[in-house]
This record gives sequence, C-alpha cells and structure tokens, in this order.
Amino acid sequence: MARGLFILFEGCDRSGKTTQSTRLVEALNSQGIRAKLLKFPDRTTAIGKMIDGYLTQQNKLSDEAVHLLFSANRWEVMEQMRADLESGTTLIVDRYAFSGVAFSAAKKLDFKWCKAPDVGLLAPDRVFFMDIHPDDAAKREGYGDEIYEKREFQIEVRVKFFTMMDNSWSIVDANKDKDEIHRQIMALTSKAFAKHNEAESPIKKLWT
Ligand code: 2DT
Repeated sequence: MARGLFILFEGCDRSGKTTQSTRLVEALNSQGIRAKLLKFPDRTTAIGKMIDGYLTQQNKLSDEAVHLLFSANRWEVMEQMRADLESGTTLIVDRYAFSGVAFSAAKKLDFKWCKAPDVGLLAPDRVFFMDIHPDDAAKREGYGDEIYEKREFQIEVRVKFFTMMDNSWSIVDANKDKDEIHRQIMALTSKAFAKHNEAESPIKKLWT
C-alpha cells in the first residue's frame, strides 16, 4: 500500500491556514482519499496546555523554554504521525517546525539553536506557504488577541519563513478569494499525489 502524503500549511497569523487546511481534508475525504487534519500547537496535551497559557498571556515562560515546549509538542505525536503515513493516511498539518523556527528566530534567538530540537522530525512532502502581508492580516477578524499578533513582529516572522524555503514549498497568495485559493491548493495537491504515485519516496527527516 502507498504511504500517505505529508502536506503542511505554514504562514503568518490570520493567513487562512486553518480554513484552507480544513477544506483540503474535507475535499480529499470526499474523493475517497483518507486524510487527517493535525494542528500545531496541539493545545489539548499537557505540554499544549502550557503553550496555550503562554500564548493567551496567562503564564510567562522564557523564549527558550517555550521554544522547546513547541518542539516537544511535535515530538509527542511523531510516532503516531509515522504510523498514520505508513498505513496510507495523508496528513494535512496546520503549522509545524518552520513556525517554531520563524517565531523564535524573530525574537532574535539564534537560528541554528532554534532548528536543533526539531532535527529528525518527519519532514513534509509539500509545504503551502499562505502569504499575506501583516498589514492585510491585521484587518482580519480577531487579530491581536494573542501574544504574537503585532505588526512589526509578524513582518520579521515572514522574513524568517522566506529564508527556510526550498523547492518543496509553494507560495500561495492568501489575499485572493477563498474559493480561488482552495482551487489552487487542490491543483497543487493533485500534482503532489501524481508525483508520489509515480515514484514513492521514503518519508524524509527534517534538517538532516
Ligand atoms: P495558532 O494561532 O496557529 O494556534 O498558533 N508558534 C507555533 C510558535 O511560536 N512555535 C511553534 O512551533 C508553533 C507551531 C505561531 C499559535 C502561535 O504559536 C506560534 C502562532
């Protein structure tokens, strides 16, 4: 049986990642493709609850400590992710280690130090970068509720994302109409499946 694909959505806050990742899972399931949605941080676990307390400004943590918690929050589900992919389930993931590095490096933590705890995590097959200028994101509903939703900081985060891109990334203009974005993402996903079905590659690991 073919393994599932690991498709990742990354981007700044309020860029539509959650909307589009949810729509993609629904569309794949309706085509009979087994797909599951995952979101990081997963705020439901014990580690995730500490992260949530930090993001909603109920508890304070040092930049280094919260960075390591975000990474641990990925490692705690890595075996499950591997099992899902190997059993043929496609994973659609909303944020991952690239958010981890972009946000912490934007706080001026050392870039190499930021990458280190995530080395060896499963690597995505394709990354869709939902690109929106922070000024446009700020106009969207609910913006500013959490600790990182500040213009200058988001501009810095966006720059950090750009330094990590390679040819497995596609930049999606997140200012476009939602339905048009969904169609573009469906086309990119079909291409990824076609390539995968032609020559299945093993699951890679991050930054090794
Ligand atoms: P959501 O708004 O998507 O729930 O994200 N973040 C996320 C980090 O700083 N490091 C990480 O490793 C991850 C996955 C991005 C909540 C915020 O947490 C940030 C926004």
